[in-house]
Amino acid sequence: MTAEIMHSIYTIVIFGILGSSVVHSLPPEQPITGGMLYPRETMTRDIKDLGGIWQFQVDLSTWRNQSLVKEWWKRPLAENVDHVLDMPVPSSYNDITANRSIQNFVGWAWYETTFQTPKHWLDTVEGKIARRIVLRFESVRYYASVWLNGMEVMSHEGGHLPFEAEISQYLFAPPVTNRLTVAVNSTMHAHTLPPGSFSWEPNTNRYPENYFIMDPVGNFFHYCGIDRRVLLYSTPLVYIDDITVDTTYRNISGNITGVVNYNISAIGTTTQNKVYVSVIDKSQPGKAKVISSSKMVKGDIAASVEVPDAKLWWPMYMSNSPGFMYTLRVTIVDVSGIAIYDQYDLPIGIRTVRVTKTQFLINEQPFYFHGFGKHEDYDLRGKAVDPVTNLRDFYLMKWIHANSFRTSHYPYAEEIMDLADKYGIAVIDESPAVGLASKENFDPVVLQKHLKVESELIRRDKNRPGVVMWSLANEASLGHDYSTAYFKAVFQHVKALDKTRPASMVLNQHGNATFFCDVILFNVYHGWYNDRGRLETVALQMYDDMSTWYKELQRPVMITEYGAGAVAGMHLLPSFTYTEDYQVEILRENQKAFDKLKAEGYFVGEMIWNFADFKQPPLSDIVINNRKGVFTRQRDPKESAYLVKDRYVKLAQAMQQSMGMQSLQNEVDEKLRFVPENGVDLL
Ligand code: GCB
Repeated sequence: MTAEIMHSIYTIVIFGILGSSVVHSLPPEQPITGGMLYPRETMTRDIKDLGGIWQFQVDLSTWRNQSLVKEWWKRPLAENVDHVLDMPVPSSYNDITANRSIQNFVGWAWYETTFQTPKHWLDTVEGKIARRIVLRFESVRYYASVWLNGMEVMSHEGGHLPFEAEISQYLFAPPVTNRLTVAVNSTMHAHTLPPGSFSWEPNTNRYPENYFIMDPVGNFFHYCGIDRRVLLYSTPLVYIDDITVDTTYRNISGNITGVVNYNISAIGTTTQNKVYVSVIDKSQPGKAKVISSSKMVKGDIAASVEVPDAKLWWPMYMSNSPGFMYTLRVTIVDVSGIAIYDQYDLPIGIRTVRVTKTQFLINEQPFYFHGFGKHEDYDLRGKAVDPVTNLRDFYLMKWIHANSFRTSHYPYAEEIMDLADKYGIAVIDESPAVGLASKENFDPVVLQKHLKVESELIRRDKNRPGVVMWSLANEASLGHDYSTAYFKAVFQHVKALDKTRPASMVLNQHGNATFFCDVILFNVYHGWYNDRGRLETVALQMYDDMSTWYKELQRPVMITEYGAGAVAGMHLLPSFTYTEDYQVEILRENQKAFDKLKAEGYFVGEMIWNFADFKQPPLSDIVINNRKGVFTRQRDPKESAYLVKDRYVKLAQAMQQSMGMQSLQNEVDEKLRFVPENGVDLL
């Protein structure tokens, strides 16, 4: 299906839903082309961050369409509305103001900023601008249309992933100021990813006139807006467009030679160009190890470079230098080898991942995941990340001795993924396909969107050593032939795009499509969503579930969500739901089952739901947040954090021992605070 057709379907769907008779032409969606390498500054590339306070207003017209009818992008926002608001970018817009209609806004929200083009970007050679200038959004949730100086630039459907376009032809030269307008739409419906539901309430005795209700799927708050960085960057016209790396190694009597296979595509090269590739070990300042490789002339190249005495990328607790990263430096030069056209530094790690019937192997060593399901969710900022929270989360993961997390339920910011690579935290990288349930959610239109999202995600994260597995969906309904056919197509697509990583999806039920999963990832809340309060059933049921999965499918099995809600500071003896005490007991009962399963040899990991409390939509059974975090939303520990730390230290220690490393034993006594009581072991 072409981008145009997909686009017109989207246009009809979204305006159909909002009841408008106006079918407006929006900028066509960009097809998946180009590498879209993460913008990094090098000697040939520079970046201008457009973050800051932007102008903002929402279109509250009855059919939510007047901003489009009146073409708000043609004039400064302030000329279209009574008053404009200030809005930080990046940030979700929902929790910034004191206004409920903005917190819950559904429809078109308008952003505007102005900027000047750096003068040297517009320098010309033979009358033509000599640089390529790109406007990039790291994520806008959910649908974005972009205009520059009143001209259509691009549109994109789907949050959490970057999109960009070349904009030289739309730019004004300084001192004239450029006006950037972005319209964001957060309407979710049966054909969005994730889906939502949308209904009109015709009974005016009970609802205001023209009232609609939009409920996104899931119990995480529906944050929207320009929630990641907006960047302008420039490259030369001859530039490196994409790099794909896959790594392996030879181990001859402990002597490791790394093999870095790479594909590079360059744009604008001619036979007058060469490309140099080198692997740089930046861990030794002053004497960086540079291993140079092949040269290429024009177009694409597929080759490999060997790294003698290579240091492998390992997760935490499997090496004394976890997260070891090299730099793959790609340089385009002229035929003499002297004049540099473009240079890009790609961080890479050398490692392999493979699954057997019972094991998850990293560098051929069994890996046991002990970590968390997370959310991008923070006070006030919603889904916008910042370096402060990012680092706090990683320091907490270090403190608690986690070695992994899942990007539940959507791709996380690249800044987070960078830290995971660097610290040796293994990531299960999840797409936004959460909660596909009704037949409509498996419609061919959604399938096309899902394939596109997987392409975008793999394009973005394919070179990250920290990403050890793809999760294609969370808790989809699997009981129908159409869902089996749907997932067959998605799995085939992902496997064709990336042959180096296992692919799976997170399950909460059995069904034919589970057959496609390389690893069984299962969510279940014994003692919480079933048999609530009956602690004595938890370990038995968890063991029964997970061992049944293994018997059924004969492949590695792990738990990706289990847990219980706890309001920080709330205690009762005996414990009761929502107390910290009950959360501790639920976790401990589940962990008894994990120990038994682990001993049976096919259980490869445990992830708690959730790392931290997170905001929910208004729900009847809890005050404001989902309280299943072992940390509060402000990242303070609950009592359960000490239980988990106790366990994760021991799991880390076991991993170190299995790797023949000096263990954490000397640290353990000091680190442990929570000593589990000797309860009756029901298993
Ligand atoms: C789940 C979902 C997760 C929810 C969690 C809960 O199964 O995967 O998104 O937040 O349960 O707390 O209800």
